[in-house]
Amino acid sequence: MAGSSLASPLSLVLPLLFLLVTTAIRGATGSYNPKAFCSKTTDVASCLKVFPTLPDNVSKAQDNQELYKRLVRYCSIKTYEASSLAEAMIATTTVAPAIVSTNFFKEKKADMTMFKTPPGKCLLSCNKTIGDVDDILTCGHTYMEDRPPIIHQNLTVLFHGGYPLPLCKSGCPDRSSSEGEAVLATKFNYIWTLLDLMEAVLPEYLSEETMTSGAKHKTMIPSPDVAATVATTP
Ligand SMILES: *[C@@H]1O[C@H](CO)[C@@H](O)[C@H](O)[C@H]1NC(C)=O
Ligand SMILES: *[C@@H]1O[C@H](CO)[C@@H](O)[C@H](O)[C@H]1NC(C)=O
Ligand SMILES: CC(=O)N[C@H]1CO[C@H](CO)[C@@H](O)[C@@H]1O
Repeated sequence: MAGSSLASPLSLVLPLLFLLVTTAIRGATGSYNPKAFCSKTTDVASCLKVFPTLPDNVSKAQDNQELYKRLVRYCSIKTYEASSLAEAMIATTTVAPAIVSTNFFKEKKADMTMFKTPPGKCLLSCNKTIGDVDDILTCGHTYMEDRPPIIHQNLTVLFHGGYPLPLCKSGCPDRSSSEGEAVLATKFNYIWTLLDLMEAVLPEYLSEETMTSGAKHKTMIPSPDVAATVATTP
C-alpha cells in the first residue's frame, strides 16, 4: 500500500510546491500596506503622501508584477503630461513664433500668457530631467518585456548611485520661479516619487519572475507515468 503511493508523490509535490510559493508571494503582497511598502523607498514621507493619490487600479494591484506594470503606465502618462507642459512653456518663451501643431498646445497656449518671460533655470532643468526620465521609461524603445531589468538598472543609478539630485527635484521651484515653473516642478516631484515606488517594487518583481519561471520549468518535467506512456506510444 505504501509502496504503490510512492511513485506519484513527486509529480504531485512539485506543482503543489509551485502553488504554495506563488500563494505565499501573493499573500505577502496581495494588498499593499502603504507603510510597509513605503519603507522600501528612499523617501518614505513622500511615498506616504503619494500612495493615497494613486488611482485605484494602480494601488489595488494584486501582485508585484501588476503593481510594477501599472506604475510604469501611470508614470508614463504623468511624464507625458509634464513634458507637454514644459514644451508648451518653452514655446511661449522662445523668440521665434512657436509652431502650434496640435489642438492640445493651442488650448494650453491660451492660458500660457502668464509665462511670457525668458525660460527660467527651473523650466530648463525640469524640461531636461523630464526628458531623461522619459528616456529611462521608454528604454530606447526596446520590447516591453525586456525593459524591467534595464529600467531597474537605470533607476538604481538614479536613486542609489550617489549622484546629486537633479536641480528640478532639489532646488525647484525657488524664489525666481514663475507660477508655471512651480507647477512643473511640483509635477516633476510627483513623478520622482512614482519612480521611487517603481524602484522599490522592481527587485521583488524581478526576483519573483526568476523564481516562478524556474518553478514552471520544473513542473514541466514529465512525471514517470507520462514519460512511460510517451515511450510506449508507437
Ligand atoms: C486606470 O483606470 C483609468 C480609468 O478607469 C484608465 O484610464 C487607466 O488607463 C487605468 N490605468 C491602468 C494603469 O490600468
Ligand atoms: C526640452 O526637452 C526636450 C526633450 O528632452 C529637448 O529635446 C529640448 O531640447 C529641451 N528644450 C530646451 C529649451 O532645453
Ligand atoms: C536612458 C537609458 O536607457 N539609460 C541607460 C539605461 O541602462 C542601459 C543599460 O545599463 C544603458 O545602456 C542606457 O544608456
